[in-house]
Order: sequence, then C-alpha cells, then structure tokens
Amino acid sequence: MYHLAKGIYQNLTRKEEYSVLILGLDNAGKTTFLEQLKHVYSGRGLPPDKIAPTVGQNVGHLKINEMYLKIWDVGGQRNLRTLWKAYYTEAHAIVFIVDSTDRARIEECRDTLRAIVSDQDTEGIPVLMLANKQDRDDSLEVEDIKEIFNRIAEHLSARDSRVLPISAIKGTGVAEAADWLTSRLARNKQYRPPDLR
Ligand code: G3D
Ligand code: MG
Repeated sequence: MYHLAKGIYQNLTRKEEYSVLILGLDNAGKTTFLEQLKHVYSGRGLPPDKIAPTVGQNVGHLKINEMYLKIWDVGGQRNLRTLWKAYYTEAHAIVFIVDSTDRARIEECRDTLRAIVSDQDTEGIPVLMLANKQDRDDSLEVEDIKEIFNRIAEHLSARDSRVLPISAIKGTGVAEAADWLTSRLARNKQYRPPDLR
C-alpha cells in the first residue's frame, strides 16, 4: 500500500522539464544572459561584475511562464565548442547569443551558427538568436544581424527561428526572449517531448 501510494504521489508530482542550450562565441554574453534570467524569474542571479569567463558549464533551473526549464550555459571558447555536440540530442531549444559589437568575429559567429543548425541532432528544434549588447552605441542593428544570418536561412527554414535584440546586462528584451522561447517549446512539444523529472 505504501509503495502504491508513493508511486501515485511520484507520478502526480513529476514535472515536465525542457532543456535549453545557450550557445555563442566566448564573450558574447551567455553567462550574463543566464544570470539575468535567474534574476528576473527567480530573484537570484549574479551581478555582472561577479561573472567570470566560463570554464566548463553553468546550469540554471528556472520556472518561466509555468514551464520548468533546465538552462545550460556551455563555454564558448574555440576549443570548448567541440563539446557542444554532446548536448544537442538533449536540447529542446537553442539560444544563440551574438555580441553585436564584435564586427571582427561576425563571420566566425555565422559559421558557428551554421555548424550548429546543420547538425542533424539539432534538426527541428527552435533556435532563438539574440543580438546582444544593444545598450552600446557601437552595436550592429538587429536588422544587420538578420541580414548576416539570412545567408544560413536554408538550414533554418524547416524550424522556428527568430532574431531578437537584447541587452543581457540591463535586462532589456530578456522577457520577450523568454516568452518566445517558452511559446516555441510548447509548440514543439510533440516533436521533442519534455523530460519527466
Ligand atoms: P560569455 O559567457 O558568453 O563568455 P559573459 O560572456 O557573460 O561572460 O560576458 C562577456 C562580457 O560582455 C562581460 O564583460 C559582460 O559584462 C559583457 N556583456 C554581456 N552582456 C552585455 C550587454 O548586454 N551589454 C554590454 N555592454 N556588455 C555586456 P567584461 O568586461 O566583464 O569582460
Ligand atoms: Mg560564460
């Protein structure tokens, strides 16, 4: 009887959880974005001056718009990028962060995104591109970023994708990004169902 009751209880309390992968070149603002999400949706999160370059990974568990998300921020240095692939099969969505002020590496950024979206393990999952650092005067406009990424549109056509402007440091656009993400996770639920925890 105890075991039956325990089993029923566990079934009722199991949560659906989605994994979101935050990718992008090093210095794009991935960790700042994750900490800002934590700040907005859980009241916690590190202040920007306490964020060090990421070695390995950071994970955040957040409830956003009634959905449980496990958000992975994986290091973006070139030698760490080969590790990303290991996360693809588990991911329900990808957030790709672009440093809009880093004109010198915009091509590298585009090539990196192309490699991600042409990998068969990411097929069909929503991709949100965030043009970060929009608070800076020297940042590229979101339209310019879209133009650059248009060239990989053929890899994105069969799935949901969007480019949105944000400032991870100030929090501008972060709620809109989270709203887009959760709506697309829900829409894609049949295709890539959540994990039960
Ligand atoms: P990463 O995790 O992608 O490697 P970080 O990037 O989150 O560590 O951020 C890299 C640098 O960019 C940090 O500056 C951080 O404060 C800055 N940054 C992140 N987001 C924004 C933003 O929206 N606007 C501006 N102006 N800066 C941002 P430091 O100086 O600490 O290296
Ligand atoms: Mg980092």
